Amino acid sequence: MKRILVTGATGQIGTALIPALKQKYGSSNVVAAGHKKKPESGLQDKGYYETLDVRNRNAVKRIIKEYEIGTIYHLASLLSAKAEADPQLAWDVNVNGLHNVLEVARNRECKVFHPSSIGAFGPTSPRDNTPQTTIQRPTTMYGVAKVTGELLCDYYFQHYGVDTRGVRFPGIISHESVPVGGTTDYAVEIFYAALQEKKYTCFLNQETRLDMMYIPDAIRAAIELMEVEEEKLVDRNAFNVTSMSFSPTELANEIKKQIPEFSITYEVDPVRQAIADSWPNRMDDSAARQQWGWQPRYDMDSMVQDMLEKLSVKLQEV
Ligand code: AKB
Repeated sequence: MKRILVTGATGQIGTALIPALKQKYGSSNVVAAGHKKKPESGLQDKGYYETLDVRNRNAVKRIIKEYEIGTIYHLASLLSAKAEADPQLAWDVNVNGLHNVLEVARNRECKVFHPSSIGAFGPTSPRDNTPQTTIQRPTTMYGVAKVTGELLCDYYFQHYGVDTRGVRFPGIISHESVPVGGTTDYAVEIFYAALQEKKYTCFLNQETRLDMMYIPDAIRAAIELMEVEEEKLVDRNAFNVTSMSFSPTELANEIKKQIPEFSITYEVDPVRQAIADSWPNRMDDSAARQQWGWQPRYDMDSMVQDMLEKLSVKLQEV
């Protein structure tokens, strides 16, 4: 088989996707690429690893050619709060980086997975049951870049026949790595704080309801969409996918069931609060369910239990 390339390999999704792909397709068929020379996870010692700045098209081209890549999971991207802090860099990495990947994919006939996000919606999108096709006028650079990415992927399929596929991910909760610079990061930080300090100060207000997903479901969504027969897909890119929707208070209450002494306080960060306030409460993911059988396995209850179990083992090992 032709190999699989994962860009953004050291990020929150890449960290979990790479072992899953290696298990499924064999280690020698997966190439990890990240911007760090020596990732803390030691990824460079666990198989093929390349340092890659996706803004450099020649570097993208070299890797795809050298490793005979057939499928690209293009995850390299700045998250929402980081993108707001440096919008120019966000455009360069998130849009120009994707454009480079699509251009090389076009020439070398690769399939491309590219994740969009709940950030592709904006304050004028319907907040509840947000349809897959609706008003998208995001007010953040992250969102502007995500909508551009969705359209670019559609364009490369329609005009060049590149097999592009993608989902709109909600906030991802993972015990394997911590997200950096996102608006939904609180939903990961809270678990570390609950186990280590029994208290957490949240940067979003208590009522901010957002879509979320546990990492095993996110990894399964990406792989399942890439594997489904093309004929089943009416849409290709920007599938809404979600598995749960909650506010910080609701998550804290669920954690309290396991750690009764845990408490939460709030110190709102206006930048991240404004971003969160422009995003949906809950997306409608019926198109993904109908077209490729998307079905989440974790709800808030089972996610919290598993997170606390896995993270306490991890923290004991450190
Ligand atoms: C972020 O918060 O920026 C991301 C996302 C929802 O896309 N986790």
